[in-house]
Amino acid sequence: MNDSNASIPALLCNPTFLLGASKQSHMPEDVGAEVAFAGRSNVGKSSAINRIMNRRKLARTSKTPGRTQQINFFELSESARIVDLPGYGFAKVPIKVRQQWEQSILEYLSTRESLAGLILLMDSRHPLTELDQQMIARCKDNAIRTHLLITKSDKLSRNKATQSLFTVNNTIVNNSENFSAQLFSSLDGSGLDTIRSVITEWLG
Ligand SMILES: Nc1nc2c(ncn2[C@@H]2O[C@H](COP(=O)(O)OP(=O)(O)O)[C@@H](O)[C@H]2O)c(=O)[nH]1
Ligand SMILES: [Mg+2]
Repeated sequence: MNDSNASIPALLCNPTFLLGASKQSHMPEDVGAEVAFAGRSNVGKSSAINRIMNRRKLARTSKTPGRTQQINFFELSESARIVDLPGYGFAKVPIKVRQQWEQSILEYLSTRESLAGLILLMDSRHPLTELDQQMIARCKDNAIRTHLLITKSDKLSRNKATQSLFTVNNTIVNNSENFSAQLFSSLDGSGLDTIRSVITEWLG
C-alpha cells in the first residue's frame, strides 16, 4: 500500500524536524498542542511516525535498538507538534542511562501542558509486557488520553492480530477511561486512516 499525500490530512502534510531535547529546558515552549509517541525500544515508533506523515526519513529508523535518546520534536504547524519519546526497556544500555531516559519520559508525561494525547506502541506479537503495563499505569496516573497502537500486525495472521487487539481491549480499554486501541503496520500501511484521524482530532 502506497498512499499519496492526497489521502493525508493537511495538518500532517508538512512536518519538519524542530529539535531534540535531552532536558526540559531545551524543549520548545509548552504552548499549543502535541501528540507524543512512546513505546519499547525497537517497537517501531520512528517507522510509524514516518509512515503516518508519508516521509521516509523524518524520524530516524534503526535496526539497532536504543538509538533515539532524546525527545525529538516535529513541527506540523505553528501550534501543533509530534513528539518522538526515547524508547524504554533497551537492555544493552547501562542502567544509569536507562534510568535517565525513563526519568525524562516520566517528567515529560507528568508536566507537559501541551500534551494532547499519547500514542503508545506495543508489538502485536507480545503486547502488554511488564514495561508496557508500567507505562500504561503512568498514563492513568497522569490522566493522559492514550491510544494503544498495536503494531507490526503484518507479522501475524489476521486471526492472531485480531486476538492481540482483543486481549488489549479486554485488559485495558474496556476497563479504563481515556484509552483506545487499534492494529497497525508501518510495513503494509494497515490502520493508517484510523491513526491519522486520532492524531488530527487530538491536535485540532
Ligand atoms: N514488519 C514490520 N517491521 C517494522 C514495523 N515497524 C517497524 N519495523 C521494523 O522494526 C525495526 C525498528 O523500527 P524503528 O521504527 O526504528 O523502532 P523505534 O526504536 O521504536 O523507533 C526496524 O527494523 C523497522 O524496519 C512494522 O509495522 N512491520
Ligand atoms: Mg526510533
